[in-house]
Amino acid sequence: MSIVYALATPPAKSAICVFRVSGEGCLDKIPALFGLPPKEHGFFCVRDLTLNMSIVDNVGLISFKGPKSYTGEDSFEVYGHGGLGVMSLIMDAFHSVGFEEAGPGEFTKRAYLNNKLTLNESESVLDVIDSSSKKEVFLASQSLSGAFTKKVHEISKKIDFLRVRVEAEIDFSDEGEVFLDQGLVKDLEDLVVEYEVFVSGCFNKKELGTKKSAIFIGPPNSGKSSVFNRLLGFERALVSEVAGTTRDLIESEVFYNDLSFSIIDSAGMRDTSDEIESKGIDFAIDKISEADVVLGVFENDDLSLLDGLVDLLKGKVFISILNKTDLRQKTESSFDCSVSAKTGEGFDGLKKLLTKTFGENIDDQSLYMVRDRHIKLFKHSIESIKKSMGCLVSNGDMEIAAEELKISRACLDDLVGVKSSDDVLGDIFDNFCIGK
Ligand SMILES: Nc1nc2c(ncn2[C@@H]2O[C@H](COP(=O)(O)OP(=O)(O)OP(=O)(O)O)[C@@H](O)[C@H]2O)c(=O)[nH]1
Ligand SMILES: [Mg+2]
Repeated sequence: MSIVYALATPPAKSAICVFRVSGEGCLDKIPALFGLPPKEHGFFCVRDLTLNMSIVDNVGLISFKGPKSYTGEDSFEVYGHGGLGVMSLIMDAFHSVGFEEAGPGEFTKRAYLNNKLTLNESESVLDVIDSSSKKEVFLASQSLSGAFTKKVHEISKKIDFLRVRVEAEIDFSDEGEVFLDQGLVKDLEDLVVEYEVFVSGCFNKKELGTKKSAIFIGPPNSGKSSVFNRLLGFERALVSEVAGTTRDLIESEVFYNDLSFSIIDSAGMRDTSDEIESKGIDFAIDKISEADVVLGVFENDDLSLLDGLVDLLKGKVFISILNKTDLRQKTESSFDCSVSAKTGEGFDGLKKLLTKTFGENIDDQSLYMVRDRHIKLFKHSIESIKKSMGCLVSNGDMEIAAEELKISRACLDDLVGVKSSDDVLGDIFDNFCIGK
């Protein structure tokens, strides 16, 4: 396989950038790039990376001798200063010694092909990176840790063992003996129970759906942008005392209490002859239908604005927020929550309300994060065991009973990737980012 490299950190100015290189022969190129070979594999050292005899950067270098590496191949990582110019020159240096740019998921694909990861573990790598809540991270990491694969292997072995017993029944009947091992059906039943308990602990990533969002709406100047900024913790949207300041939709991601979602600021709603402002109001109205939660921000009890939005708000979660509490006396209010974007008062309550509204949709019984592909294979596999059981109970064709167990086992082989077609591999690894 060719020697490939990739930037593993984002291509943006940052403290450090990390490059990965993998492929047989890559360690031999280290002296050409860094002047000296690495001191010892698996240990960090500092070297000058050069290009055309000029020093590009003083970098950290760590090398790994295959198979003791992520990909299973000889590989190394370079930790440079995180400037865009440095990144570009490091790439030039790699090209100068014949390294090629890696495609998406190339490193994990090589790890899979070199038996460092099973196919489901490779998928879990992406799930860990994609996780946006603590619960998701724990579930995806548990799937990656090997515990999940171990359980799949355990079940595979049990299916194999039961299939051997069914095959033995076939051999017995060939010899004219009519004898059914009664324990066999019971053992198949027990396996189905064990299998179903295991699958019930698997959370299908698909159920997380797309990221949830909440849109701020309200009359001009009620403080939507101020509340939006305070929730984010920084000045993302422009704030001014001029009514009609916000025109475009402004979207940002927030992460609270183990939960992440998008919040969207929008233009204040009013009748206006200003063409641009009016367009902004149309954007806001259109966006309401896409949002999961609508946050109405008001500075007084006049909610007449909502009269024109009744149809749009049907079926939506609507949270009414009274803002600018610092300007009024504390009185009983019919709003869901009262805040002051100026002082921060009431924001703990608003955050709690949002967390409760978006909620965590992963149930507490879940142990592993899986994908639709896995669930389909589990279902097929369990169905086949049940069909096999059905054959045995009804004194049906034993050959079919054995064949069904073979199919059941094959589903688990597909899951861990014992033999996977290039199409399946393409579907899985093409979704990775470069450098992973
Ligand atoms: N005293 C006080 N003033 C606030 C508060 N929140 C916002 N303001 C002020 O109210 C004015 C309008 O705030 P914005 O956040 O721009 O209001 P908006 O609803 O986004 O306005 P548009 O984008 O024009 O619709 C600004 O002068 C803010 O400083 C608050 O809690 N207390
Ligand atoms: Mg605004």
